[in-house]
Amino acid sequence: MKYNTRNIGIIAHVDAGKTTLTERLLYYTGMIHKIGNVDDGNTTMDKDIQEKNRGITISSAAISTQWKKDQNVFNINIIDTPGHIDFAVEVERSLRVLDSVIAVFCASSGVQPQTENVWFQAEKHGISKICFINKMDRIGADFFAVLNEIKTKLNAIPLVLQIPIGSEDNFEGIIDLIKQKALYWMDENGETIIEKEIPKNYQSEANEWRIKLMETLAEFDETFFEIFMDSETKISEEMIFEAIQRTCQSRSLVPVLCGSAFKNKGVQPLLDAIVSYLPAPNQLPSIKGKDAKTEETIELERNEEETFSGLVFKVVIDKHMGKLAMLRIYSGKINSGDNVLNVRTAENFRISRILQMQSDKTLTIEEGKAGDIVALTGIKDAKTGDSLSSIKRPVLLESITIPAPVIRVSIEPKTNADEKSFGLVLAKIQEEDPSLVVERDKQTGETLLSGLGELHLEVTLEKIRLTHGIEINQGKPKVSYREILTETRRHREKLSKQNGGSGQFADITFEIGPREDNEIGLKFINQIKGGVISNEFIPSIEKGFREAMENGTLSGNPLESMKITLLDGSTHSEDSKAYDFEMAARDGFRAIAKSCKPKLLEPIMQVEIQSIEEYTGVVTADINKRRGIITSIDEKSGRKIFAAEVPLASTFGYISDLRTLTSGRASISMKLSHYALVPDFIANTLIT
Ligand SMILES: Nc1nc2c(ncn2[C@@H]2O[C@H](COP(=O)(O)OP(=O)(O)OP(=O)(O)O)[C@@H](O)[C@H]2O)c(=O)[nH]1
Ligand SMILES: [Mg+2]
Repeated sequence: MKYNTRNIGIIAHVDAGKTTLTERLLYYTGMIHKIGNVDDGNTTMDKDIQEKNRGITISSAAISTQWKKDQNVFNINIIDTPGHIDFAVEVERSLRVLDSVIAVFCASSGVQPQTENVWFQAEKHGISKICFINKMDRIGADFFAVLNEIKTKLNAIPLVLQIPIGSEDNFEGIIDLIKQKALYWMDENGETIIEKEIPKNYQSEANEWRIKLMETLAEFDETFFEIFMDSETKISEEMIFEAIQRTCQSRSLVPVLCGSAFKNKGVQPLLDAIVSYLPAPNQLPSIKGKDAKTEETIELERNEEETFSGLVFKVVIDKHMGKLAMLRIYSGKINSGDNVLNVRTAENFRISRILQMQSDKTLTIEEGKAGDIVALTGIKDAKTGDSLSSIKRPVLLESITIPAPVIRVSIEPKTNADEKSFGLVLAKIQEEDPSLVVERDKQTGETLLSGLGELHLEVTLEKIRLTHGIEINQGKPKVSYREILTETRRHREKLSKQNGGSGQFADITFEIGPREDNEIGLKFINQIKGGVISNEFIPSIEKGFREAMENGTLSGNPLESMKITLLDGSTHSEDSKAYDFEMAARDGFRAIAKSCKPKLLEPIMQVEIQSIEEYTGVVTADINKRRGIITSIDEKSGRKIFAAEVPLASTFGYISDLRTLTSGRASISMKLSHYALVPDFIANTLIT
């Protein structure tokens, strides 16, 4: 069996050098022929105009390339992810379909907050990692300090495979502790590796680290322990490789390498490490899914003979090719022209083309097989997180968790002429980015756009302007309130009009107040006796109340719930019509609801903050300041996890405030929990 594919992601904090490193990986593997730089805006990965202008990665694509080691050719699919938390969905969906990651560290900044976040995200997905300590040429670069932080902040056990020769301006090369050689890159593009003996002044340090490497492997790998303890056996490079592979794949150890992507040093050994230590898809445990009909758990082998299953992790709308569904194939194989099933929609469709993404071009391929990452055309309704499978055996794979939006603004096109295309553009944008939510405000009719942060919304609106030529006006972030009645009253509403011909007549007596069962919506009880109101009018009365509660008497916001008991009334044999009773209900509501002591309700968000011990005081004080209530404080992998309920109104700007308060050492996620009473002192300022 061949193990020749690697699906890897590049993850880290903003600016650690992920895109710079990816560019080098593509260059040395021969996929591109000129090295681009982020600062010159000419990298292969950051090719979107906003990525170039802002110097950051916004969206991630999978690029396929090849690397040869010891006569074996490996296919490597690489996803360069964004470091900014606002684009967290890109990281999440990439990690969902990848088998391993390279965590990039800036040698002078160390383990930065978003690196902690994405590291633990990768842990959650159970994928193997390699650390690359980048920017060894930068002022303040300190390989050993970063190593220490990997232990303390990430709770990982680093397996040091290389140590640097010099640092900052004097960063010359690296010492390979396995080969016991010094490696240098002298030419501008770093293409030729010059192998030399370890310099004299580094010999004792190199020895020390080599012993540490052996001891760590022996401690964590039983097979290696036996070899290590047996004085008869000479330890070969092969034995070391295999032990590293086992410990890396079991995730007990994390191999650590170093270099400078920008200065083109240390990248080829990283490529060797990727193919030597990280798992191939067919080395991983079998895939677990669910039978779409019976809900039974299904296990699929990760080979081509197995029934086909795959997960759409991204949808891209290409100017020329239309909709592309990026697919990770887990089992079986597909050919262009095959009919497959979208398990969510239960619809079959024909794959028109299978593509492999190669830097700035795409390559049409005939088949895609287990372990591959490909793009498909011809899939109309595919969404991020959809499972595709063979028609005969529908298999539902675990979907992709989309982080909930946290910020919301009203938007409208600046000119009326753009009204029509506006809706279509929003639909397209949402298809590509499922962390955006577009809704219509029922009361105001405004279009509301929600996303993961201010930068996320800014980039989205800029994209609408740049790609679709629509200028947008945006409002301030806002909250939707609701109302509730707190006391019960009795009321009689009589409608009696005589205007020439036939008149209008309706007479109802009812009780109105809060529901006792805490349910949402209208509870309508009909206690009419003796047919004083004909049965045919009852639904109209109920309808009248239901409509009336859409506009509360306190603030115009809808009522969350209400109970009506219809007690008595009368009918006029000629004048009464269904509509008259509907109107009487509406008028009656408006007349009496004000006396039922209505109160305002506000959305409460369930908030989870991950941070470190040091910031416990700061984080809890801040939650209190926001009228929040802490529901629990837990500890996981050395990080504090605060669960709290915080009113939506005081969550605006939360992410950036929290970043400032904790020097970026916290991550936050939130979702709508329930509606609760707004305290009087605040309600008074909201109701004018
Ligand atoms: N000195 C030095 N600078 C580097 C190195 N690698 C990257 N840089 C610089 O660091 C900056 C950020 O690099 P990127 O590659 O865009 O970082 P990134 O991790 O992709 O950033 P995001 O996509 O925004 O998360 C750029 O100015 C790079 O030129 C390095 O090895 N040494
Ligand atoms: Mg980048």
